[in-house]
Amino acid sequence: MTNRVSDFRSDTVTVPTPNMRRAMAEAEVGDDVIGVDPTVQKLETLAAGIMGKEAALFCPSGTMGNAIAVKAWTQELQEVIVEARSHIFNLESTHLTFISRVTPRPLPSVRGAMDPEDVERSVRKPNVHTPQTTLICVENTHNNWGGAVLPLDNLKALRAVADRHGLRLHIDGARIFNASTASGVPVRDYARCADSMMFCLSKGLGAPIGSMLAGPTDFIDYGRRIRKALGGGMRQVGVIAAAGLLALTEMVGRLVEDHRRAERLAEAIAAFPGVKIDPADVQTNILIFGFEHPRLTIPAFLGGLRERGVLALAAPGDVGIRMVTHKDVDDEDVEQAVKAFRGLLN
Ligand code: TLP
Repeated sequence: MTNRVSDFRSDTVTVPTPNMRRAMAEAEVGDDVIGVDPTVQKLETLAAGIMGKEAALFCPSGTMGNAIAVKAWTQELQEVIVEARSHIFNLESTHLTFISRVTPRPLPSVRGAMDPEDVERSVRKPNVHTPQTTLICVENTHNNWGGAVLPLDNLKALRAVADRHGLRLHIDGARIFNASTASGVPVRDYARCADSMMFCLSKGLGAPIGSMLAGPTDFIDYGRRIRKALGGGMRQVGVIAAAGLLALTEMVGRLVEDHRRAERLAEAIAAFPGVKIDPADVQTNILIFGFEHPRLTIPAFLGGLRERGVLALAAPGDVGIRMVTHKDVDDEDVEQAVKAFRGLLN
């Protein structure tokens, strides 16, 4: 019996690397609310440069980055087009209505990619009875579509719709570096299609805390005020920005390993009874598989995995079970998971 715990619940469980710990201990800091933390400024400048945007803002979470973007791009009486399974619509504690007081308009998609014609048809004509459509949000990679990469052509077509109707386009790019690693499309090419991009340092890139919001200078200046109003003004936060700098400079290159392990896992589990997955759908570091077994419910199966030292979660919205690879699971963890599946399902 092994004591090893293989944690596939999320890439958010990653712990800081020794280099990050060192950089955090040694970080030069100041009061960032006053605007004098040199490490945060370095991180914001680097993030903006990587995304090809004028400016960037360090946020405590991806949720706050998305919430600030929606708040900055919209006003009351307006509507935001979102993808039906998106994180921003389903998993961010309703900030569209709670904070921005706008109506979400969820649209279906093919693995996260909304049909541009459908989006265009959904843009409201000016009418006193209806909200005004002002923003489109997309997610790349798409978490609840099993880490699917949004095709660049789809993004370009959505940009064209936005331009025809004077809308803004925001990308929830929590895992944009995974998208870029899988597709070979540079992150700035995705960002070019959007008015703003949020991306996370605290997922596959391994930083303990933090996400970046990138966009035009006036949007980021306004966003900084919104962040303060939401209680997200942070003082000597260079301590965590220091880890964020290493997330961007040292951790992007290894994401390919996470994708390789997710592919291996998908191929190994696809044949087990009850598991419904097409390994060809696994493009990045997230696997979502349907589970229908004559003896085992999803909670019972997850419990069985846990007893065998393998942690996974039910995906939100009853779409199945989610497993995520990241820097803190290695080949041995993948094999431990396969062994646990074999023990429970064969
Ligand atoms: N996703 C988390 C959970 O909230 C589900 C996870 O474990 O995957 N956008 C996307 C696409 C995300 O997946 C997440 C987090 C966020 C935004 C929000 O980031 P945080 O957790 O930093 O607020």
